[in-house]
Order: sequence, then structure tokens, then C-alpha cells
Amino acid sequence: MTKMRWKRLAVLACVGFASLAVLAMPTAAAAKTKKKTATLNRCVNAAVTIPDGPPEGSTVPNPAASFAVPVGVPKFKGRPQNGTITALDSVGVRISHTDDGDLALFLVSPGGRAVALSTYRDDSTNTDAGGKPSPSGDGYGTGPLNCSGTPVQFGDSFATSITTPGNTGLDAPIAGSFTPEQPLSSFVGGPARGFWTLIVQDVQGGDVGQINALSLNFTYRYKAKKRR
Ligand SMILES: [Ca+2]
Ligand SMILES: [Ca+2]
Repeated sequence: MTKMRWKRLAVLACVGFASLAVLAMPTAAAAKTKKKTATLNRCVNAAVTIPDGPPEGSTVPNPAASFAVPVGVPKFKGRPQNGTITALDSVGVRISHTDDGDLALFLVSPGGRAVALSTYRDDSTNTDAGGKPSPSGDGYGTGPLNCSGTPVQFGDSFATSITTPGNTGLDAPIAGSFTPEQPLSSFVGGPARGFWTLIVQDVQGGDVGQINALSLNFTYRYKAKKRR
């Protein structure tokens, strides 16, 4: 190999190392940014009437009730950012109603993803004190009809599914902590900022009620400026 070729190779090698060094160095923008994690744990009182379901035989769909909780995320460089859900620990629901079997409960994220928490949960094996079939569980949660009461908690880590027979009232409220019908983990990776909406639809006429409170407990990640 000639002396000139050796020199060229040496120069190319130097350029290569320099390029690697540039790649490895953080950019100025990245150096000023860090990812932070925040926890939201909030209950909001509601007083939303759930429209009664249609009469037997009707083919007209009835409107659902909805209650939306707004969630904010700190701005980044003066602009809104959505944040990213990293874990959705639990959703608390307090509802007063005279028949849980009428009701379907969904939580909808700001990104538009819907998760079924509980649908038409009434245990037809329940009987009243006189031994008559009495599947009509009364509402979700106990105590005051607001955040001071004890909501039913839904979370993926709880031991008992809401679908387990016997969980679902005997002219008494559904009470306790349950895994929902669909996993809350499907919200992970979606936006935190915006409206989290509980939708409740009543599909049978005769029994009515209200949404009393909704609580959310989740963690999310967002961008923040590094302090100098
Ligand atoms: Ca009832
Ligand atoms: Ca009804």
C-alpha cells in the first residue's frame, strides 16, 4: 500500500470517529428536556340523571348519561402537551340506581378509547328474604352520593372480576373492588390531557338513577425543562 493511501485511510478513520462522537453527544434541545412522571388521584362530584331505558318492545335507542372529568398536563415551552399514560391504577364509580342490571358503564379516554367497566351486572341467582328471585342490585358504591361516599373501584390488579356471580347486589349496592370487564391497561400509551368520560346507558324502562361521582387514579409521563 502506498504512503498516500495510508494517509487517506487515516483521515477517513478520524472522520468516522468524529461522526460517532457527534452522534453520541446529546443535542442542545434534548439536554434541556427531561421526562417527569406525575400521579393524578382525583374524585369529582356529579349529579347527572341517567335517562331511563325505553319501554319494552321499543326500537328507539335512548340517550346515555355522561360525566366528564377534565385533566390538565403542565405545558412544555409554553405549549400544551398531552402527556402519556404509564399506568391506570383504578377508576372509582359512585352511582345511585334501583337496578344495576339496566346499566352499562364505560370509561372513555381523551384519546377516544372506550373500556367497558361493567355491563348489565345483576345476578339472577339472587333471592330476597322471602326466597323470591331478586336480581335487581341497587347502584354502585355505598354511603353519601358524592366523593364522600365509598365508590366501587375498578382496577386490573384487583382479585375479583365484576363478572363473578354473587358480586352484583341483592337489592343492595354493588360494593368493593373489581377487575373491569375490559382491562384499564389499554389506556397505557394514550394521552392524559383532556376529558375522561364515564358513560352510563340504561337499557330498560322502570328503574332510574344518577351518576354521583367519578374518581381517577393514574400516572403519566410528560416533558419538562431541566432547571439550570
Ligand atoms: Ca332494586
Ligand atoms: Ca331503567
